[in-house]
Amino acid sequence: MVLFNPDSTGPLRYVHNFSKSIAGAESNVAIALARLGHDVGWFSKLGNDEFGSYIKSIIRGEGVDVSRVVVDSENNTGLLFKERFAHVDPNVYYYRKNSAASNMTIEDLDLDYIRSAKILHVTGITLALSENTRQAVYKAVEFAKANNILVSFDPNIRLKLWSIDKARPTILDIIQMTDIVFPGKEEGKLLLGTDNPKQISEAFLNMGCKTVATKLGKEGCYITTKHQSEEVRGYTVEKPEDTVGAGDGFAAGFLSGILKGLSLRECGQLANAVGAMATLVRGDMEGFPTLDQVKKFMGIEEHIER
Ligand code: KDG
Repeated sequence: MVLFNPDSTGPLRYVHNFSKSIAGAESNVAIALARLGHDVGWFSKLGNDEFGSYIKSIIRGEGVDVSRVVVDSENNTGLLFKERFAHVDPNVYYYRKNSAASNMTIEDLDLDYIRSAKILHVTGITLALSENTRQAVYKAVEFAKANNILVSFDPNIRLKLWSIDKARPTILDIIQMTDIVFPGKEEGKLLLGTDNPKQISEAFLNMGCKTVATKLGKEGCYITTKHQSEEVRGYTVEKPEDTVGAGDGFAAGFLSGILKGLSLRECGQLANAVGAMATLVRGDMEGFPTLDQVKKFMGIEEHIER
């Protein structure tokens, strides 16, 4: 989506100026991974309009392959407005009903392209958009599984897009097929009735998921597999500029660690750092660091500024 971020705080009716950028959980993860130095592709459906061209150029400019993006000549590109108030998470307003992306179908998927990947990352947002996007996510996940490609999944429950009663069975069903899942504590509560990280992990591992990385905000994360569990301390960001996108940064940091063959603990450390850095800058994806920047943030490497 094109994101309109208000230049001032307060109710949108009183806001006069907005800064234009882009948003979208999957494209955020793709961009964050590209900044960390990985080869990434992102596919979706965009309108045949100026906003669609804008999104494609930005994502391409970040070094993400957009060659499989489909252009929809009938429907517009979706929009998102944020509304900001001091010291609280922003409100978001979607203008995406019947958007090009929500009209994506199974026919828009390039399965050979998915076959060429090491990891397929999908989120609950695309499951929520429409029946055909739900089917497309299922097809992509089932295909990836059948071809031994790691499936990574962020529930990203957005109650403005679907009710929890609709979300729960679909998300729990997908989790059975995923290798890595990134729930938040509140999502544990919504899906399983518990925000206890150990109980969340146990439930998802029992469903068949291989790795559960539960996001605990500034407390860090709790990561489990059948054989190992790690509590990884997080970072406190005193005055976050914008918390939206932190979860996507976390997922990207974790997946980067997996791609580099890091230990589970190191994956969690990288994930915590990228997630925290995402909150330092206004915008969903502008704060994602390069590898050098995140190493400096983590205190791993000397960095010469001038
Ligand atoms: O995770 C961040 C996303 O929520 C944001 O970029 C917009 O994808 C988005 C959505 O549908 O909320």
